Amino acid sequence: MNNINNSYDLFVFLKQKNLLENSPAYWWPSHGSFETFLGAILTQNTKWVNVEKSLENLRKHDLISVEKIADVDLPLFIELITPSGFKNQKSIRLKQICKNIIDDFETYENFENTVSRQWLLNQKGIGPESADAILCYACKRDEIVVDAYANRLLQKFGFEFESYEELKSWLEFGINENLDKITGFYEFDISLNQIYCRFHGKIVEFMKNKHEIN
Ligand code: 39A
Repeated sequence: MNNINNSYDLFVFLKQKNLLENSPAYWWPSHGSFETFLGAILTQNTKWVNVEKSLENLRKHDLISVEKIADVDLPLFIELITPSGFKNQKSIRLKQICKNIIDDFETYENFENTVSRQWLLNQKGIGPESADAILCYACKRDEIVVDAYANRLLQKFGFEFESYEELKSWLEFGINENLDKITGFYEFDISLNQIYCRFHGKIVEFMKNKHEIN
């Protein structure tokens, strides 16, 4: 049994497995874009493969912008995001969030640079996991994402956490404490955000591919 005492140990354990060989460098396709923002909400309660179909539909209809989603005809939007499920709820919520972005930030760029976690959590349809996915993968902030995969993996190693925030702090702490060692693993400059993206991506790929911990 591997001895995992902190999130640095977990990072090293996952790093040895080359889990991102077939993924984009920072795991989430188009890291740092509005499309990533859409994907972070569309992926709620569905498989990623379904999100890709919805995003492809939106791309084909040239709807990948905050202004276009805020304005899109609702029945068309519902049809296009049908593959990712909960189409009525997700379409209404996404349109409203896009309208709120325009009202409060004027532009998506402004939103990306200045939005707070609390602003995101105040939106209907955004909980902690989606807020952190938006912050980490769309806005490139130093916030790691916690999901059911992370929880299940750590349970396998014998850890139990009382809340989302407790597990998030645990994941971030071990990385920050060992940042010099981690950056030294890479032959290029890597930021904390990029380390968090890769770390979370590795956790998901490890669990999705049903790897064993022994
Ligand atoms: N569950 C997921 C994913 N699985 C994913 N990828 C694979 C690339 N993304 C980006 C989000 N959620």
